[in-house]
This record gives sequence, C-alpha cells and structure tokens, in this order.
Amino acid sequence: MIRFLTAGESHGKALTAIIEGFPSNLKITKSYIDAQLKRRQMGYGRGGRMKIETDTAEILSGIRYGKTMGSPISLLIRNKDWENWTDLMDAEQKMKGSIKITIPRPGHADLTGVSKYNLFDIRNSIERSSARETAARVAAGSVAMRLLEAFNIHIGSYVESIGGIFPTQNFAERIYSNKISKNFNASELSVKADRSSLRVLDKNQEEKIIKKIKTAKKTGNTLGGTFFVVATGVPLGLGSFMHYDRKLDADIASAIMSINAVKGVEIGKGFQNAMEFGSNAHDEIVMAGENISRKTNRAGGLEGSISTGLPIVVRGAMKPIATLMRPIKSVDLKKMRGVVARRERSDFVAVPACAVIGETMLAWVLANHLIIKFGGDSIEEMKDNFNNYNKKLHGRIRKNFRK
Ligand code: EPS
Repeated sequence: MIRFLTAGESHGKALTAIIEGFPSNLKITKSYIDAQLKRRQMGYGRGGRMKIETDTAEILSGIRYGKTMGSPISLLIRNKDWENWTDLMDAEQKMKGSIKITIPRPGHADLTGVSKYNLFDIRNSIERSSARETAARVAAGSVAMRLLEAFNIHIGSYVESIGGIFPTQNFAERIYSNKISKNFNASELSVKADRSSLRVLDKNQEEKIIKKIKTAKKTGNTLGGTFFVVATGVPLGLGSFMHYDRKLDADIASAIMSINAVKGVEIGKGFQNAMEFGSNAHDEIVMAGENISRKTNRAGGLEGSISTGLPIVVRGAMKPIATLMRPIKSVDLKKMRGVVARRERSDFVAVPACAVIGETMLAWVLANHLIIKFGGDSIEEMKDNFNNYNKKLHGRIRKNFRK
C-alpha cells in the first residue's frame, strides 16, 4: 500500500528516499524528521564518521505548508564526507592512483557482494552495503511514525544488552506480564533511553557496558547486542492469518531483519515460550468488568498474525560490527593467499542506533497495515474509518454471539 525507495552510497553525494502512498493533510515538519535522524547518530562507541555528519533532511516534494499533499514525498540527506571523496566516488572518471580494495572483511558484504555482482573493487560493494543507508530509512520511517501518532499509536525502543551485559530487570517483562498501565505510551521508553549514552534503561548496566566497550576499543574489537522496539495504541485487527503475505508478525520480522547486522528477531516471548508448557506460554482471556481482557501479553501483541490491541513487543539481535581494528583472517583476492582482513574507519558498537532504526522500521510496517485497514486519500477520511471501526468493535462481538 505504501512504498519507499532509498538510493545513495555511503560516500556519495547524498542519500535520498522517495515515499509513496501516504494520505494528504498529515502534519509533518522538517524538524520532526531531523530529530529522528539525530537520534540515529547518537550512542557511545560510534566511529569517526558521526563526528563529520550532522544528518538533516531536505524536503524536495510532497509536503506543503507543513502538511502532506498525497503526492510522493522525496527527502535528501547530504553526505558531508562526500567532499573528501569527490574523486574516489566520481561517476565518470576513475581517480588516478586510486587503489582497489582486494581484501574482504569477514562478516561484511565484501566477499558476497563482489562475487555476486562481478565487481572489480570491494569499494563498490562497501558503498551500498554500509549502514549509512539507514539514515534514509529513518527519514522515511519518521513520516510513518508521524502518521501513527495521528492515531495515538506510539513507538519506543531501548537497548537490552551489549556484549552480553544485561540489566538486572528487563522492562519488557513488565509488558509481558500485562501489569503495565493502560495509558502506557511506548515513546516514554525512548525518552528514557535517549538520556543514556547507550540507550539502556539501567544506569548500573551502562557503566559495565562502557567498560566493556573500552576494552573492545583497546583490543581492536567490536561488540553487538540486543534491543527492544515496542508499539502501543495499535488497535486490534491489523494484519491477517488469511494468507502468508498478509501476516503482520511476518512483516515485522522481515522489516527488523532487514536492518544491517541484525541476525535475530523475536516477537513477544518467542524463544522463551518454546521451552514452556502451553499453559505457561499463552495469554488467558478474562473479563475485566464489562470488557474482555488478557492476563498476560507473552504473545507480544500478536495472535494469529493479527494485532491484539496490547503492546507489540519486538526484540532484535545485532551481531558485532564486522570491521575489526585487530582483524581476523581473510584472503587477498589479488594475490589469492591468506592475510588478515582490512581495517577501515567504522563503529565499535552501533546497537543504540540499531534500536532507533528498529523504531522506524516497525513504524513503517504498522503504518502500512493501518493504511491497508483504514486507508483513505486524506487523513480525515482515514480517521473516520478508524473511529467508526473502533467504536463498533466490541459491540459487534457482543451482538454476534448473543444471537
Ligand atoms: C554509518 C556510516 C559509516 C560507518 C557505519 C555506519 O561511515 P564510514 O564508513 O564512512 O565510517 O560509520 O557503517 C558501518 C559500521 C558498516 O559496517 O557499514 C552510519 O551513517 O550509520
């Protein structure tokens, strides 16, 4: 229903995103998009590039006087570092004296990229496989986030662990036990996480992780970790079990897995539940006064691939950054002999940024399913559809089963 495309190389002139299919009259400003871009750049353990860039979006089309027009929205993020790469990244002329990259880094897209695309220089693979592309995704995803906010749907994230260091209490457990306030707004999680240099919720844990990152830096190593992305206010009924490509959980897993370096995705207590008896894994249906309610939310807000109305909880695992300053073994493709892998400026840890990207990817999927279910050409039309459905939902269940 909605689409976006990104283009741009890590050290090219700019990144762009074209977003299509949003309703008209959605309020959005450049400063809203820029605030999300800034959040993606933060985090202890980032590399030198983040000192060069101050990512901001130029709105090229689709927004007038602070509102969407229904037309394709195009956004441009300039790469400041491009000024140092104009010759190396020239579209026509090969730079005189430029040296090919011939040693692939294990864990990066270097070897698979040059093999598959028949490239003559690993640089050609690095440029697009770099996580720099996620800046364009965050810009696109922030438009989706704004759409959700118009329906009181909020998204937040936090880092659960880095380098195997976990908090003493995981906030997600409170969501799984459904003991969280009905008014809990997931963006509060981000407000809290953004106060930490690692986007963790536990100060003790932060200190321990910083120590470990310092050790990683000293020893030329990198770290990965796990993060949570949560959505609140999602109405019951997004997604469907009717066909594999209509499933909301599958779309969420795909969107999170698409983030660079993510190797694992879990919804609710997915992996833990696989070890439990069924009676300990599912969420009992109970009456709370007049209303149907759930004792727990171990399913993470999804049952039968449809949103239950409870918070959606997604957990992602990011592998350690593949560029090591004390590299592991590789092969020089020119000399065809064993060497150590190449070093290149990079981050030591990027899990905090990954969580922010996770927010925008989840926002994109939820905005898409919201538009599928309540779609209209203007935000006003969509709101009418949304309010009408929600107003009648519970009454309909009662009426249908009383007959
Ligand atoms: C990134 C930009 C990149 C890296 C990092 C993320 O810039 P550069 O290569 O010029 O330092 O800092 O990318 C990776 C760690 C990676 O493996 O691709 C960014 O904007 O997030």
